[in-house]
Amino acid sequence: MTFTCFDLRMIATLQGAQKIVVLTGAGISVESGIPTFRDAITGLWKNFDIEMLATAEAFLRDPALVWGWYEWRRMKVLSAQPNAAHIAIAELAGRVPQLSLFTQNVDDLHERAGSIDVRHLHGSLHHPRCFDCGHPYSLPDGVPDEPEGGRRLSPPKCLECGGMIRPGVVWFNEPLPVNILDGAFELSNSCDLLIVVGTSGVVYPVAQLPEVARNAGHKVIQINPARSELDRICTWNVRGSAGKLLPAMINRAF
Ligand code: BV8
Ligand code: ZN
Repeated sequence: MTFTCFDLRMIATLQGAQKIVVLTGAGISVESGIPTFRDAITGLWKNFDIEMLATAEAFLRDPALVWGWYEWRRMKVLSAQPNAAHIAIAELAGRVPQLSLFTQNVDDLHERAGSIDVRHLHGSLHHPRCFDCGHPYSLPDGVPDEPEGGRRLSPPKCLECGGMIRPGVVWFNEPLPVNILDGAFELSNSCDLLIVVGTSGVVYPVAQLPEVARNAGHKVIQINPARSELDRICTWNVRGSAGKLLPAMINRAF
């Protein structure tokens, strides 16, 4: 069912939920000024297929291009603020017995909105590591300068082994963090409500989570201004932006 306002049964489900899983994608950060994953192609990268940048092969082929892209994205995040949707999820956690937040996003806007125990299924821009030995790398504080020369930037070197530093994200064809992914499947199976916000539902294995919840007999609410691959699975598809709908939905319920 698709709605542009709130169905009373949906509000009642939210009010009665004891164990909620929230799953977010790039759409929740749009109102913070962060382009979605598939819109993030601008400038130097507009001639690149997104999945040709977010891979280990792309990084090995052209480390400066890929590292420059991620530093540009990290700069965008550091210059941004959490929006009302991030804040609403942090507040919801204080109103229900148990809320588990999983995000596909690599920004830290959920943390900066006050959410604790944010589980990053696709890693984080803020935790780079050595490509060779895996040793963590501490980035300098503050917002990096706009990379010179059209946003190519050579990656720093590992202080332990001299290898190249890579972004701390999960690239395509790389495994997701097993403990976080297992937790996501387990909680999607055992929760009583899953709320999915701002994702196109095209990237696996995360795109399976709403279906796991639905197949286990639980309700699924989707918040997205547009249709997504998840529409056919969700109990309620609420059309609109997360920054408006999430606070309104939570205020209506509590
Ligand atoms: C793996 C980090 C195995 C990097 C990302 C099964 C079937 C088919 C393919 C596969 C499959 N299993 C695996 C694959 C391959 C692949 C995959 O899924 N490919 C897809 C493209 C077909 N998956 C993988 O490679 C995964 N790894 O399976 O490894 C393995 C196991 C063992 C050993 C070795 C290997 C890894 C996937 C992770 C890739 N990394 N990100 C980075 O950020 O640079 S994925 C990337 O896309 C993002 O992180 C994001 O999480 C993901 C999905 O994007 P969305 O978040 O949904 O963003 P998008 O732009 O698509 O959509 C935004 C939505 O927001 C839209 O719907 C829009 O309408 C909405 N919106 C807009 N404004 C608002 C809004 N919503 C609310 N409010 C608004 N205001
Ligand atoms: Zn190293």
